[in-house]
Amino acid sequence: MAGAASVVRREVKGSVAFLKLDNPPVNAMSHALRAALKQALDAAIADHNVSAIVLIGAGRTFIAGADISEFGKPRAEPLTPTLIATIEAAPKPVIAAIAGVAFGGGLELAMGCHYRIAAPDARVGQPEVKLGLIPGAGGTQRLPRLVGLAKALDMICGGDPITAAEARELGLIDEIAPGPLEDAAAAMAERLVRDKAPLRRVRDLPGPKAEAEAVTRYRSGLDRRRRGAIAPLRCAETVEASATLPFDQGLAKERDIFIELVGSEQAKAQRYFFFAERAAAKVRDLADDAPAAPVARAAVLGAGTMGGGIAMCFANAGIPVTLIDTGREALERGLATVRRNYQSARGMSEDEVERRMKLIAPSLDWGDVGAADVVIEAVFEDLALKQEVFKKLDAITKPGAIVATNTSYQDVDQIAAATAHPERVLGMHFFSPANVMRLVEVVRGAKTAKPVLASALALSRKLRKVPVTVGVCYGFVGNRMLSLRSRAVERLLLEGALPQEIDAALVGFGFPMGPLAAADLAGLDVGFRARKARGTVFPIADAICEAGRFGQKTNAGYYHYESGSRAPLADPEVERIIAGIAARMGVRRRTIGAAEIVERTMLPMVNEGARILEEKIAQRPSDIDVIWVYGYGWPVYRGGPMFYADSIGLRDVAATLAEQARKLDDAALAPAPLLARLAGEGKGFHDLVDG
Ligand code: 3H9
Repeated sequence: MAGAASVVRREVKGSVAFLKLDNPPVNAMSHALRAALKQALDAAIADHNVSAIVLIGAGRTFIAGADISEFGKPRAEPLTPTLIATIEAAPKPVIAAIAGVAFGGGLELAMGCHYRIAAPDARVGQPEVKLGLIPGAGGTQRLPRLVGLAKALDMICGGDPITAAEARELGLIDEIAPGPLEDAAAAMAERLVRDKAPLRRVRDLPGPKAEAEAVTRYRSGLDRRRRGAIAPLRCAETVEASATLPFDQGLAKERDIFIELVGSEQAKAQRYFFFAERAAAKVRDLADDAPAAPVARAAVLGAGTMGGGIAMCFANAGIPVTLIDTGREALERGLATVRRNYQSARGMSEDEVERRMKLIAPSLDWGDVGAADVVIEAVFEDLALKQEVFKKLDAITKPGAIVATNTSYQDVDQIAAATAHPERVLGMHFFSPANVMRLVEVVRGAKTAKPVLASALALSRKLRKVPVTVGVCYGFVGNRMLSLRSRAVERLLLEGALPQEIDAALVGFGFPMGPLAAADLAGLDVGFRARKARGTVFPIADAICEAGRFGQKTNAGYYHYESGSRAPLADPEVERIIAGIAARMGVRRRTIGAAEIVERTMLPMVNEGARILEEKIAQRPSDIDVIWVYGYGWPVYRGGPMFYADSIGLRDVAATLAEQARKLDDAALAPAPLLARLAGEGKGFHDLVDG
């Protein structure tokens, strides 16, 4: 742990004191940093030889915000608002010189300074909402005074950063450094002193205009997007107060809400998730800095929905990619879909569409994989076909190229076994739509070489994805758990729940879409075929398909669709089909409430998660949670299925599962040994040792 003396270094140039913040890796504002900064500020303010003060990061960044690991622990002075009060009361200019990021409390500190200068590639933002919080050091009151109410709502409720150029345009940054940041900040400080420039305090600026109409519009959009998350609403409320309350009252309101939210279950879940996401990047037997092979060119086999989406990921990252299909028509159709997707992307210029399309080279010639450093196979889901493809690839890929399959279910080891170089093979399971969804399950085969795994992880990150390493089993982690949910849904339909009731219960839980509306959107025929191939019977799902209802593409599935519309409408015909099957099977239908629907769909997934951990298919419970949040829309404010189970308490989870197993006469629902053991010991999944 760095001592107070070293986390803030003072360097004097002429009469300007540079206070260099040095708390690697990201200058989080830990207590040690705050204490050292307070001391250094007091000393520089009192020093008559110092005419101006510059706050600057010693490393690549300014300040990434409060130290997230300190939330939930007792808060000790000096707190960030105290630092800001010290700066605002200073009789000499204090300047924030921003390189890297000024996020959260970092931007709030910068807004507490009299002036702000930034490096051209700096980014600033208030991401607190992503941690289930509102800004807690004046951000909700200062930002709207600088950028206006509408933009402040956008930045604070959305949490996404903006570039230095945009911040300059908005008046949030006063200057962009034309050369090295430190020199530019020194020049700015000297100029301010020479010109006896006023000490600008953002708190003294007038409040923003109320903009009632924009606020109403923003609020209604927010209600659609937030899916039960509390923080965005509280952010909006507090930012709006900046237009109606005097500064200090606005600040007091912010403080109260911040303190309330820090202790909330949602914020706890989101903090957990912040670290879960970063832990997922680490593979136990792989060094963090394991060398990764560079990828200068890629190839994707199969120009269907997945193949096209994956090719877009490469083009988006600036990596040239060859999109190969054996059929001319399929290739043209695939390319046309990619173009349409780009054209409908918000804010993408025609030039940019062309630039990205140029990075995707269509080809009918398999031989073109020879130039690629990575090949991703996205052909039809059939083991024999995939084995044949990989055998062929063996002879024509570059030596050392990574050969990945995008299979959702097939055995990666069996695919690898068809090649002479199984060490080069792994799974890279993208989620649909591949150009949008952040998750990639990186499936490590029994023979996958470590450098190949390291390269696939690095590549996924380059594609701006969140890779999670998993082992080989049917459906890997995500789809294997999903199949339990599908079974539960089928059973609930049979017992009396209607599609719209099941969907409403899970949307109420926080999913963006219910499972049945989602199934209709994806198409029901693929699952139907897969069940037939495996000899699995789902009486209701099968009957729906047998009635020619394959989802949106046939305007009928679990719902009915008006031609040209995607809005699911409850369909009495579906109810009739279900009731007929229930009667034939002798099941008396009953009303099933939302709470039971949630319990019956979620807990079997948790149970499967426990089996996945026992089998070491996932490295840690939090990896499973990352997969569900990024791949399946699990609400981040509920942490993920394993965190959710811990928050209920595993004793209760085990008891409920045992009860479900008994009532439904289904031994598969009985608590998995790991879950039963942890429950018996009064522990949670979070107690499993990571390492
Ligand atoms: C806040 O400020 C509230 C205020 O309003 C209230 C004031 C009173 N704390 O992401 P990376 C760690 S709320 C603690 O892999 P990158 C991270 O865990 C805060 N630790 O690197 C990782 O550790 P490890 C608002 C933090 O280059 C390491 O640093 N701020 C924090 O891809 C590297 O991180 C935010 O929400 C932190 N604040 O991205 C910003 N930040 O190596 C959150 C990072 O052991 N942070 N760590 O796994 C970020 O957005 C990114 O980390 C950043 C760097 C862009 C900074």
